[in-house]
Amino acid sequence: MTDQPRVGLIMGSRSDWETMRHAAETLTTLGVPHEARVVSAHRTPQRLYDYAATAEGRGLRVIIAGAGGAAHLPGMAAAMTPLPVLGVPVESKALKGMDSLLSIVQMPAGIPVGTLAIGKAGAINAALLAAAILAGTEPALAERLAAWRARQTAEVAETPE
Ligand code: RP5
Repeated sequence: MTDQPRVGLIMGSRSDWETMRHAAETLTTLGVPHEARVVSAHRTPQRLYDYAATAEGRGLRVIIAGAGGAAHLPGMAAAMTPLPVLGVPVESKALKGMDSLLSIVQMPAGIPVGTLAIGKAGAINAALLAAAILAGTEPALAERLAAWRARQTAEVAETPE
């Protein structure tokens, strides 16, 4: 396995890190090289353009984009890269992330964004889904992912107390 980042984690604000760090931690647990950057579609549009336009050439294979509110970051990123983009709706204060979810999931046909659940669960699942995508061509990662899932299964108690 190379240390070159394979997954790019981007988020609209530093305030999203509390959610998106769960994606980073899951990728670390699975041994998936990744990078994390703050890239805002509306506050730093040039940074978003530069990131998306160079992502594939830099060796990234999947982008995970987390944003809250009018969350256009995943869709804008998907419009500018051929890489698969997984969107994580960050829970917003005013609408509890329903705004984030609907603005990420409702992409018009033609530019797909794989949308996950709101918040921490979505961040973790985005990382697992990114790992599953990479595992198709990385057998060692496929084994680590299978072991992760087996551990999770083994930890489920048979009785409620
Ligand atoms: C979005 O606005 C970010 O993704 C974040 O979820 C939300 C609020 O950002 P801050 O005001 O906390 O920087 O762009």
